[in-house]
Amino acid sequence: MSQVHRADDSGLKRSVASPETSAVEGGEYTFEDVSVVMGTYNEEAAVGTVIADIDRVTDGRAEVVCVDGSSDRTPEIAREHGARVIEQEPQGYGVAVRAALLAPERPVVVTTDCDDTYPMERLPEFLAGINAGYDVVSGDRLYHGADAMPATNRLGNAAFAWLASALMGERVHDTTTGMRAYRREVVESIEWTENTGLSAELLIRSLMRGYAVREMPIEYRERAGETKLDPFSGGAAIAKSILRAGIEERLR
Ligand SMILES: Nc1nc2c(ncn2[C@@H]2O[C@H](COP(=O)(O)OP(=O)(O)OP(=O)(O)O)[C@@H](O)[C@H]2O)c(=O)[nH]1
Ligand SMILES: [Mg+2]
Repeated sequence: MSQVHRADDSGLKRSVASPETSAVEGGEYTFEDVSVVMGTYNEEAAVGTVIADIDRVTDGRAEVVCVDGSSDRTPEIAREHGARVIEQEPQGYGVAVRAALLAPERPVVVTTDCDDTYPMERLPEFLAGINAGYDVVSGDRLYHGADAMPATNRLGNAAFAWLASALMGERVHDTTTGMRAYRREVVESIEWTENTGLSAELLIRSLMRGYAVREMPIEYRERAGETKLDPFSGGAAIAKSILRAGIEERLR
């Protein structure tokens, strides 16, 4: 059976049950085992800050991978900050993030957006969740209210979480978050089909295949630079992805 646990700020306290697999064989993962990956598309206003934050928090030990489709200085800045940059024609969020998820060889993969919205200072807690035996640790932006999020997005994200929960029979709170940690085996064992809706698909298919998922409340900051998502066409695409992934997983 799949399980979703939602932690409060004190980390792992509010879990309702432990995952079936606990602890990591051969000891705990450290940041040497972690790749932080992202799609980057004209993010020169944020990319330096995001990578510097990751380096500071992980003591330079996490690998950073950017799948980049930019026409600005984003890839140069990323390389100057020590990231591995994979060039890709811009084809949408999910195409970039899928390539980014599958690029690393390290056993723990963390996704983020390259727009300075997500709290890199919480990386140690995401890693602790994986070390506690969770397969997926998912940042829940709505728990603290996500005041920095435009109101339409906030409403849309609450509706997506409701729709996904109804389809799965499990309450989830933020299906479209960009910040998650995965055991690499999870992302490699499932075939991903969605583009704008990839984030929701990643949560839904993992959960419905019985992987242990924890939602971790996170702060969410205002974006640096321009959004790459049209809220209306993007929202419709995400709703379709939720329906498709939820129904396909039910019928599996
Ligand atoms: N390589 C690549 N990256 C992309 C593409 N589309 C989006 N991204 C990146 O994916 C991440 C998510 O895009 P955002 O524009 O932040 O989308 P969002 O988080 O839904 O929207 P905001 O709330 O405005 O941040 C960002 O780091 C983008 O640069 C693309 O076509 N190619
Ligand atoms: Mg974003």
